[in-house]
Amino acid sequence: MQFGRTTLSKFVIENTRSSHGELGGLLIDVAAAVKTISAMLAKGALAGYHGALESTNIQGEVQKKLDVLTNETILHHCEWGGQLAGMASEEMDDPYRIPEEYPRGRYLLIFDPLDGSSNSDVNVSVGTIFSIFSRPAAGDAQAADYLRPGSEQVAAGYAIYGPSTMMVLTLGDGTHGFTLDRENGNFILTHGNIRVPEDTREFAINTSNERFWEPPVQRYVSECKAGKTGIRGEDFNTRWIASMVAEVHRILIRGGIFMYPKDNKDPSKAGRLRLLYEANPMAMLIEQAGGAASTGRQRILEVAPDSLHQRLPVILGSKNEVERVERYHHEYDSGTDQPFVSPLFSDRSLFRDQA
Ligand code: AFP
Repeated sequence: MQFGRTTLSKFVIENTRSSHGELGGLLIDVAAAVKTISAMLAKGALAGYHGALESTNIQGEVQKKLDVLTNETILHHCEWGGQLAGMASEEMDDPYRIPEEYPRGRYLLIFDPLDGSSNSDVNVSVGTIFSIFSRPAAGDAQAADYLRPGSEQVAAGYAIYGPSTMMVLTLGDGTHGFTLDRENGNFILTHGNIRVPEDTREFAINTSNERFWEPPVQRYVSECKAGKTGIRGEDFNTRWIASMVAEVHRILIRGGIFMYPKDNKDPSKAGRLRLLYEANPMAMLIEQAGGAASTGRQRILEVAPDSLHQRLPVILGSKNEVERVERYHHEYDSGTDQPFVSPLFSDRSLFRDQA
């Protein structure tokens, strides 16, 4: 092992002294869970973990074996340490109460144990996303303790299980990447203080939903597709991996914009992605790296949650592109966007009918 390299443990201990070791201990337990999940995924079909269960989660999504296994892995690695007042997860309808035999702490761990799990059977990168809040005192968390704006997170991060396993973490002072050295089981600091390029020519969106998007998103994507022949004057590239962790990781490393906007395919849903364990942690990581994260109409970290599994539109990445999409939403809402239709000039307007 090369001496002098910073391990994740050393990094979190040095940067969480004010928490008297509690936050550091929790993050080290999360990293231990990540290593277990990484080993589980690396076995692929050999381990018999692939495939779906009969059960569905609160989202109404069929649970895959790995959704449940990874959820249980995180619960069992983190419940005993005495740092937690409770946990919540995409895979659990309600918050998880720390078992009676373990001490309670001040922190809340909210996570998506296996983001992109629909990709796990086809060997595409997937990830674990986590968000950490603190409470004024130790003890069992109440439901309202989880419903806080993302600006109050004390830490956030993800693991990406790709050709290499990495953890990317922020404690509120920059975004930092660690690569798992499988020879000794240490996460090594390899990407200190990541910065997202403010400009990009690469956008990520599931274009099969185009007809369901709001006009400002249709306008933005149409201009990207027009490339040199349109007002942007440059060609764009597109990517869609269907694993948010992989998209965000690419954007942190080389820039880009990721969009999962509101669409009217299912008007009852405000978007596909969830606020507490997908959007909030990713927004903190991106902002700490100099990027932007918005619903199109509001900074994600300022959204006041009203439910544990709340969904919202997500537009994040290179600052100048996110700001352009926000501007298009504002112009649409205020009726000043042209040539795209805005509410004041829609086909259904009084003026058109009389033409
Ligand atoms: P799964 O975890 O169910 O695979 O969903 C992944 C995800 O929440 C996010 O990681 C992707 O960006 C997005 O959904 C992909 O959604 P589409 O399947 O609609 O493209």
